[in-house]
Amino acid sequence: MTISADEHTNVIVKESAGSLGFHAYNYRLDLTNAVSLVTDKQTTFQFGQNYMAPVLDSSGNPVVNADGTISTVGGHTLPDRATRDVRNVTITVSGTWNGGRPVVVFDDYTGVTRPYTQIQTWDAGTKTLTLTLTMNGVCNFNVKVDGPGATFLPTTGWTVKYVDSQETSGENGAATNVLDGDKTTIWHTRYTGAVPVPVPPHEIRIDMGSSKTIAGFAYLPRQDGSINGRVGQYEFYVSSDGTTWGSPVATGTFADDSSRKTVGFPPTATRYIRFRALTAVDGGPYTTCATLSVIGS
Ligand SMILES: [Ca+2]
Repeated sequence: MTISADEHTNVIVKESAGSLGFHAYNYRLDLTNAVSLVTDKQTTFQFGQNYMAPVLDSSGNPVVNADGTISTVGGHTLPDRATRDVRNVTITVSGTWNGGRPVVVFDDYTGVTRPYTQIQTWDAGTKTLTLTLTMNGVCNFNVKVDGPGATFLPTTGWTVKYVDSQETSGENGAATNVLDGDKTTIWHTRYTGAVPVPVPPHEIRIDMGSSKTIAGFAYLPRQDGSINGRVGQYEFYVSSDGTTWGSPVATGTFADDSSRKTVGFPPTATRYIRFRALTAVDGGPYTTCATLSVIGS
């Protein structure tokens, strides 16, 4: 991890299992009071949250006192607004989360629009996430990285809402096999009794029963040694009503092997998911899947 910033910007980092918590603020301060409190990560972080955070109005902007100063939640007085200005901070984090890009969650002041802009770029080759903030104030966020492993949501009660093709005669290739938690049972698109055999794209849509916040998914190819139907190019969509899907939240091409493929994306609340296989790695007409899992946030 590297952090670079304009002057008068402070970034406090709290390291936890599976995530890095950042508290960034860019007021010009006399830090006399702060130094003695910088004793450990926990204290530092709490100091930042509870003492240095400005009192905010309903729009998420600092409340400016009549004399131009700003009061913090912890009772400190920040210099007048003339000494505040927009600052930039750039943070790069190397690593992955659930095998994909780290997930950034801005978790402070729920429901409040923060006075910043942010740009995220991900270099899959070097596994480096670069986060650039332009801010005038305070923001808290967490970066999920190198966690203990994906947390897959239980599939109890989930149903297949739609599948374009499934084999139920030549073998048990029912689409529901992706939800049964059994890696030996697979969804296999139809190959008997259909001329011509249906070709990609193939897709499956799943109703999770209720809205959940999800941050990725995992595709487990069939584990029986065959590569028939192993997915190459894919798209993944979410929807709150199962009808309107919009643009995919994730697209890409899976490596041509039988390992579980995990894909992360920014946390999204959704009830329905849609996995679309655009190609098979062997160029064939089938799609197969042993399990399709959803990563919780
Ligand atoms: Ca299965």
